[in-house]
Amino acid sequence: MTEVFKSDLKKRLHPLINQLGEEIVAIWRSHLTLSPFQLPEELGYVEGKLEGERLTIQNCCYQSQEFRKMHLELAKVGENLDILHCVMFPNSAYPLAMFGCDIVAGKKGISAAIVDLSPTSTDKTLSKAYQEKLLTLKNPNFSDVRELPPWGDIFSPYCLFIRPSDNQEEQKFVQRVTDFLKIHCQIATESQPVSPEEKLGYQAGQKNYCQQQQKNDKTRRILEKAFGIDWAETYMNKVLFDIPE
Ligand code: BLA
Repeated sequence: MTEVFKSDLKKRLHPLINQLGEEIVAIWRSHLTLSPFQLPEELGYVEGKLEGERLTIQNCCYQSQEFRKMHLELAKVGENLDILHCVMFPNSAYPLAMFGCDIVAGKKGISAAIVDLSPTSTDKTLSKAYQEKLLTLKNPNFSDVRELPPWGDIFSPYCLFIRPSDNQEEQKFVQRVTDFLKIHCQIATESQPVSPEEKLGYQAGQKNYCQQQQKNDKTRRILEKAFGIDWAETYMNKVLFDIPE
């Protein structure tokens, strides 16, 4: 498999984060025609200090005809907190969902693993194309399903938010993520642009998704402690969840 991240960060991350990171990029490469996406200057690879601990962030970012930005980020906070963050932002001319995935691994293993295909249409539901394909997947069983925070009203009924109990559940989670991603890429390449009015609806839906995600205080706190309040604000608004147009 091609290596996504060649720096020494890779060797220091939780193996599931490396595995999923490689699988995500492999699916992007095999399903879509990628071109590079330039992140705001100085924000591609960053290091900061969190209460004396080192925070390293490494970004990998592409675009395609169907997606204005495909962002995969791997981060390490000190010795005890590893993060995978991934969002695919559709080109709002296409009737597509938002793909989002987050893994947070601490000293005691993975505490949060979340994946969703979130609707951005004005009726806030996934289209038939998504529903039909998602329904063909086997219903997964996980022993520790977590409750979503209030801002999580952006997620679909297919959202999976768990604390994996063992290796087997970790692999089941990866399987679910790659299934979602393949469905998403397939629908994207088969989809046709919508009317200008409909496009405005998808744009508003994407804006709402980003605004809600910006309310995640757990992400914000980590970034603020390492880089300061202003930098964290810029990073959340310009890199993690930038609002289109
Ligand atoms: C939770 N996100 C978290 C947590 C941390 C981060 C430390 C708490 C872990 C836990 O409750 O066990 C931190 N996540 C980060 C940081 C970055 C990151 C620093 O991505 C980036 C640099 N978050 C996303 C995306 C989704 C998401 C795309 O970035 C979903 C598609 C979800 N993260 C998400 C949710 C929680 C979380 C729902 C739980 C929040 C809560 O319980 O309040």
